[in-house]
Amino acid sequence: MRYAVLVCGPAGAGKSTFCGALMNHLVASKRTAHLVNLDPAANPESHEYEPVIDIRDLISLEDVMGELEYGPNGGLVYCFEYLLENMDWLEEELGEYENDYLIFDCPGQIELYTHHPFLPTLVRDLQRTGMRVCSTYLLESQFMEDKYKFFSGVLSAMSAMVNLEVPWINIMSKMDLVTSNSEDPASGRNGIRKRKDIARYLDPDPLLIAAPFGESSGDLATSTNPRFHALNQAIVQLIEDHPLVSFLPLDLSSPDSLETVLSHIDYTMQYGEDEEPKEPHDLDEGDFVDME
Ligand SMILES: Nc1nc2c(ncn2[C@@H]2O[C@H](COP(=O)(O)OP(=O)(O)O)[C@@H](O)[C@H]2O)c(=O)[nH]1
Ligand SMILES: [Mg+2]
Repeated sequence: MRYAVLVCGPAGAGKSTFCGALMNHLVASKRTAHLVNLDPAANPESHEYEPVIDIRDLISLEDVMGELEYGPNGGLVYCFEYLLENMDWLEEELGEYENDYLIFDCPGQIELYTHHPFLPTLVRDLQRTGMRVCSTYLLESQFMEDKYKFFSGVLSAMSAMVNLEVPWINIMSKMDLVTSNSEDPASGRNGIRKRKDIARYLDPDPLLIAAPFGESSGDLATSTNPRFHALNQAIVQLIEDHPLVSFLPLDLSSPDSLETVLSHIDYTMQYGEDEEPKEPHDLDEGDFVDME
């Protein structure tokens, strides 16, 4: 059985860093894992591990921009469409890997997660070749400092999840930036310094946008134009009715945190079906669960 872990999320969320950490961890655990780079704009030096398959070997953004005179964004879209037309290339490259874990470092263009057919088509193709596919979606912890930005992130995670229809794990990346904050009560920003506040973001509480919270500015009724009130209310209702989105905290400075995230990935794909199925690790007490 071959396994594909898609690492998705907006640009700068920490996808490539997470891929490298996951590779390190898998290799150290004597598991066979390979990196696949699907980001045509990736900096060749950004990967700690050499990707075994790299979209840049099929088509490079520089060539597209140079020869077709596309701008960077149009050039990227052209690259994705080119890969879709040449999926036999990817299938052939993947053919060499049996019984392996493949980590797909995906591009960060937000349109890929909202409406572009690239990822859904890719997923269907991978599944057709008999791979088990799951997706992770990374949002960086700085999003928690601005609740409006945070909820726009939650909505983009939801839309990507609905679009892709595969087992799905949301990850709050760069938690090291929040934990160092939380040790010093004076340095907390926007009311997310307390663990139980963080828990309200990891398991998004729609009341965060409906009511005043922490030290951040007033509630939506006073801080936004009245013409948005009905829309805001509808978003609160949507999140309440579809509690699909919760986040696993990822703190790369803690090996346990990575191990916990990996155990959830393994579990959603039923990795190692010959073995006893394993329950994912529970979060430890200190890991931002709401202890009330
Ligand atoms: N503090 C902190 N910074 C991180 C972490 N992961 C990534 N970064 C930084 O965030 C930036 C974007 O990371 P990258 O992995 O390239 O994001 P990508 O665009 O999603 O692939 C880089 O400057 C990284 O050094 C993390 O866990 N903690
Ligand atoms: Mg990257």
